Amino acid sequence: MSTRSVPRPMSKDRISRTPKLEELVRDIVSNQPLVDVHTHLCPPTFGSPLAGRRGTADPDGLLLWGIDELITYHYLVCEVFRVVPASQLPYAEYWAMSKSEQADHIWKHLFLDRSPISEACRGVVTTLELLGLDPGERSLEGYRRWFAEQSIDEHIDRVMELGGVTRITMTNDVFDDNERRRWLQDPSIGDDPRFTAVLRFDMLVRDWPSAAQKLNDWGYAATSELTDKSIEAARKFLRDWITRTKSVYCAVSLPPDFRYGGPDDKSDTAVVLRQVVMPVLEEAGLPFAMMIGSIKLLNPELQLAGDMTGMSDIMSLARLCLEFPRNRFLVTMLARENQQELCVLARKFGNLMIFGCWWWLNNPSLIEEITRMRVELLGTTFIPQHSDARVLEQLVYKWDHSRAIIGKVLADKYSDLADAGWVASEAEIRRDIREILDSHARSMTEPRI
Ligand code: RAT
Ligand code: ZN
Repeated sequence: MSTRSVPRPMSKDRISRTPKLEELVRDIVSNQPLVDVHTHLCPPTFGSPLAGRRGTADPDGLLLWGIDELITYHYLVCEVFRVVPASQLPYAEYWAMSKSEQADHIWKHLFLDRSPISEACRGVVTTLELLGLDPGERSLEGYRRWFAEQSIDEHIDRVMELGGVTRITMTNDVFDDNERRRWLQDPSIGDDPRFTAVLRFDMLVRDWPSAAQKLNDWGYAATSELTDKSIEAARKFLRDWITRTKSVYCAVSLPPDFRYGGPDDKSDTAVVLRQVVMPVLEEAGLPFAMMIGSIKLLNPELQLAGDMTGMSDIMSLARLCLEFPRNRFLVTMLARENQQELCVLARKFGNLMIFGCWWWLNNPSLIEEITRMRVELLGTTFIPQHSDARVLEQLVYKWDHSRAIIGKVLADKYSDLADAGWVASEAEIRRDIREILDSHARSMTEPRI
């Protein structure tokens, strides 16, 4: 049998590598509005340590913004201890400094005494630049004055516009006393339409006896034994808080040694997942987000900056997807080594949506590698990124940097496809990019009335 002889088009005839197609794809990616599925931001109703124009400073407030917060981001705290080790500046002395003293220290050592080439440092520079400030000033004072003049509500709008973010997903830790108190005082604090709430309850899944103690203090009859009564109390607790916060999904972060052994697993973690979390979320129709692979406080002296990454067990996640087909899982894993198997697992389970390049994966080289692999294995069916912003203005750089890489990867993929003989139209490319950047994120964070 003879094979069809189709002459390969000369490269000049191919639409594939034309700068026009690549530019079009990059441009669409840069401008696609999107929902950010995981941040640590919240509306001004949660209070803010920085007052801004017309505002009142709340030292324990949960909305972080401004130059001192940007510079003292925990990613930069560990970086500064690499150049000024604890033998020269003991941890306790650093933590005893005021926020602006800490920022001055980091600014001096990471921005002035050497160039800010790490990703977290470069992020500060991009943020200043895109906010219209001069990143070359080499002094924090001018920036401090500029931020102090902003009125927070309008500033949030501006930052969201610069990041192309239409809705911000919060992280609302029900075991954090500060946050819990604010919700109890005023349940309407979550009603800002720019934000949606997410109930976060690591302790419930990771440390049942401590969670039970807290639940008991709060009027839910739970004991350290996972009896039927305790299980019912925990279910009620979750239902009450999902309703109070109008959460759009629930979330936990889990360590690399997290294991789920299937229906016969009698560990506290397994029982809480099987008998409390899964049924309550199924009945509420909410996804369950699992962020797997962080070792908390490996170096406790560094506080929030002291966490570590480690390889996790993909089969535990596989067992959950298999056993709970009516639950939706929204998952990210921290170790680079887990990324391929996570993609392959998502091919096996339609109820598994993978998202983001989390924490130390949120670096250009790794975002590129991971995004390429995800497109190759999953087509358009994943959420490429989330910001994990802890400081409002980080939305600007995190999305700017990520969009550039996602755009580059997708430009390559549409070019390869054109090379293969399928030239996607502009409308088709727009449709796909909307799905990749926004639609999945939107369906995982549907606001609740
Ligand atoms: O990524 C981070 O900034 C971490 O500090 C954590 O917030 C992590 O994302 C988490 O949500 O536990
Ligand atoms: Zn986070």
